[in-house]
Amino acid sequence: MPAIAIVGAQWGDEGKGKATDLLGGRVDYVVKPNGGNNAGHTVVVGGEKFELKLLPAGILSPNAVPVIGNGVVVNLEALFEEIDGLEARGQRCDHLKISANAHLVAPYHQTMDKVTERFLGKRAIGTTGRGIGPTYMDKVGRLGIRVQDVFDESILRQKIEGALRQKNELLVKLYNRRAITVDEIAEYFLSYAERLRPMVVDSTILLNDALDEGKVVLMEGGQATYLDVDHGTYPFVTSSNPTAGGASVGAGIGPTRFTRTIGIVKAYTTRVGAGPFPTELFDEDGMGTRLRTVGGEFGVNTGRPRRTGWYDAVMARYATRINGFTDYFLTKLDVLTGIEQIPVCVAYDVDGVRHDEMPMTQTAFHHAKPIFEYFEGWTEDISGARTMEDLPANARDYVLALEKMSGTRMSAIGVGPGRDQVVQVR
Ligand code: 2SA
Ligand code: GDP
Ligand code: MG
Repeated sequence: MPAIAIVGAQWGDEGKGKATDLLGGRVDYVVKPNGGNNAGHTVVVGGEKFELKLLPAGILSPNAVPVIGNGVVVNLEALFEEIDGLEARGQRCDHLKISANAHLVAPYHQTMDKVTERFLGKRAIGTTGRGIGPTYMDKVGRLGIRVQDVFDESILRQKIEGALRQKNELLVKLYNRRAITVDEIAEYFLSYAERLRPMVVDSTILLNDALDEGKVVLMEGGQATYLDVDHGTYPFVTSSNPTAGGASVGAGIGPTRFTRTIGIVKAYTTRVGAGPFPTELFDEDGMGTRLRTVGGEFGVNTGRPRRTGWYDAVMARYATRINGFTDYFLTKLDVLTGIEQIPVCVAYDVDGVRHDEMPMTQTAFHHAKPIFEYFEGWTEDISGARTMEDLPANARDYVLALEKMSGTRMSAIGVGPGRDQVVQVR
């Protein structure tokens, strides 16, 4: 039976939380396969707003078991803070499962994230400062600490010692900070061990057995295609693989078991953090601010204002290709209501040459100027629409035009943040 992946098609914040919530009632497991508490997924249920960070948004779906997969980096302090916050609001978290192979964020990872950004100066990435990059660096560099290590003090101490030998060199000599001791890091991790123990599982057995029994497993990707360390706008990316292939690796479910890969794409584009953004609005006409204000485009985690711009069909086509999307969930169409003419980027002009597809090099993407096509807007309130027929003709035409340009079909359209504010396309 099917494994399904939800993947951000742009630079994040497309509405993956809402998309997960929408499918949550029909799935048995919701797995977070990548990232950590850098994510911010919003779900609005009955007017109540939930912002999920390290936990999958699927934890709000009462019949789905939430799983933190092996590909995630877990900050234990943030984990229990988030669980306590949700439980205080009456949400159940006791069914959460965590992979024994997931890596742990240590306090020194957060220090290194912040200091590295300061060292980079004008070339800073604009990270969330949650230590995500340094934790993945240690994972790939074979200096990481995993969830299972917390249950074997001797191994834990050996691993911390190995990691600190390198970290302290950097911290003391380069970053002018004090040296960290094995004891303080070991104590930090061990203080969470007992609370963590009942949640820890071999998630690959759990999930593959579930698939064998005919259950449905949904992968809720964090971040997005253009933040992917392989396929995104490197180096302005996160340090994991938020694309569909990463969902397979990060959950330990083979690619042959995926039957649907849904791209979540906003009806315009946003980005938080540094890096190229061809359709970005610099507010000559107030449109950038309008999209930010009407769309509520501020970081869920950091509160940073998001950069805003028009829909980019070249980006969407690339995302469809990289992820093998079966369909798109187009979000935030309602935010465009009232705009007279809506530009859509259909190709790039790179130093006088037209590119209908993503340029091969990052330098060319930095130089890409959008070539726009313009679509007539609509003024009617569409937040109550539930079928394509409920949408004004111009809104329908806009959606169908995006569908044609983006490489695959649109299956649903978001017309507001609420759980029920969705147009089912077909
Ligand atoms: P990091 O912290 O190492 O992952 O940062 C590297 C880049 O990845 C971007 N990134 C994000 N972009 C959009 N949304 C994210 N989650 C939060 C949200 C962000 C927030 O939902 O609003 O609160 O600011 C997210 N997480 C990472 C980041 O901006 C860097 O460009
Ligand atoms: P994620 O990281 O992809 O889960 O997205 P975020 O939660 O960071 O940002 C998406 C924001 O848009 C949240 O505030 C959602 O509540 C909101 N949202 C999602 N879908 C829609 C929609 O169709 N219309 C409107 N107006 N807001 C939406
Ligand atoms: Mg987000």
